[in-house]
Amino acid sequence: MSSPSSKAQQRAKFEQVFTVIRDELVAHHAAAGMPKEATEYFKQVLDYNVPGGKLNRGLSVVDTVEILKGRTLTDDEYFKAALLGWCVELLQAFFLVSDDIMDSSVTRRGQPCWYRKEKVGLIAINDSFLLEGAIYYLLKKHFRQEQYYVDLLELFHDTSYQTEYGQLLDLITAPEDVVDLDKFSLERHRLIVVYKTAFYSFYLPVALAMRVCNIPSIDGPSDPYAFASSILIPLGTYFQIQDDFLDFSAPPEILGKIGTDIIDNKCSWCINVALAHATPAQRAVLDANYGQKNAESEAKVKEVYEQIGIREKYAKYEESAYKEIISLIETIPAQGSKEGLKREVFKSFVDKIYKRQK
Ligand code: GPP
Ligand code: MG
Ligand code: MG
Ligand code: MG
Repeated sequence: MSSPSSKAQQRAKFEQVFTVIRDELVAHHAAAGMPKEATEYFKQVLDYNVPGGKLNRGLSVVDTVEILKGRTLTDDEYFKAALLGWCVELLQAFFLVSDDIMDSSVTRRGQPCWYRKEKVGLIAINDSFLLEGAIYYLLKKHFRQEQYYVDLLELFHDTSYQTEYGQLLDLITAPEDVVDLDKFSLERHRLIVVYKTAFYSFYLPVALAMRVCNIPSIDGPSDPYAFASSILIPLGTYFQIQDDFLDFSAPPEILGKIGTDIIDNKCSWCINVALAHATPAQRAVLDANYGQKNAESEAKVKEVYEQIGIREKYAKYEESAYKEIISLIETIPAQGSKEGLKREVFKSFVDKIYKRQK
């Protein structure tokens, strides 16, 4: 495993590539004859929304390419892998800018959500489209000549569409006006999180790296992409359950965002676990207070969560999810590979998120 300082160096190297592609995007905008005022606004959209996160998704593209090639990358290979990593971060920025509007969120990455900035407001909807459009400009500019170009396009299109299916389900399971906790279930929750998070956050970075390394898909049971997905989708599910638990439990100054799931009536892991263990009296408190737009109701729901021992239940869940994922990874021979994939591809991803606090 890399030491903390080499991790910081890897991050710094990856961040330098952002400056290059940000400047390319801004230059292209200006060259289209856009006035200075618009170009400066676009630059702000990029600087405010793309680079400030944990960068797990983006860095995973680079890490996976390095692991699959089994050697240090040339400068050109590094740049290409990092560029694809930043395309995943652009996709993430597109989703987060719009998700924060849909979830009426207040802060993100320790700063006000973009749509809450003065002079932005609902222009943020178009800004989110710009962030998405930037991906396809960059892919065309840097990968048009590669035989795997169409595979990259397909991966971005397919995983975006899947994420939008998930967001639809997330939103209609959490109507603003009608709170009906009977609509929730762990099965519904699983479907939401697989679609809204796991495909784009976990499968996409690894599958992009596999395409860059020219790993072909195969019809039938030994398809490497299906095999990667069989580990990455459970991993993504675990990640979103962490997100749900942290929404309730993490201090906003550490998490970088203020949790909104209770007030937003979300079908979160926490409420599903609470529903499964609540006494009739606790259930009545949940029915009366979940999804209500005030802090007192939110506090009452949190009290029930504490009463049912949600922290311990989460710790137990985390251990069992971790073990399950490790056992899936260990179906790959220790020194060898399965469907062309090595343990380290998945292990490096698990290490990034196990017991995360933010
Ligand atoms: C995470 O949900 C899922 C997304 C950010 C995908 C959004 C998809 C769109 C098509 C817009 P979340 O609301 O729990 O995330 P967070 O807690 O970070 O707000
Ligand atoms: Mg959301
Ligand atoms: Mg949200
Ligand atoms: Mg969340």
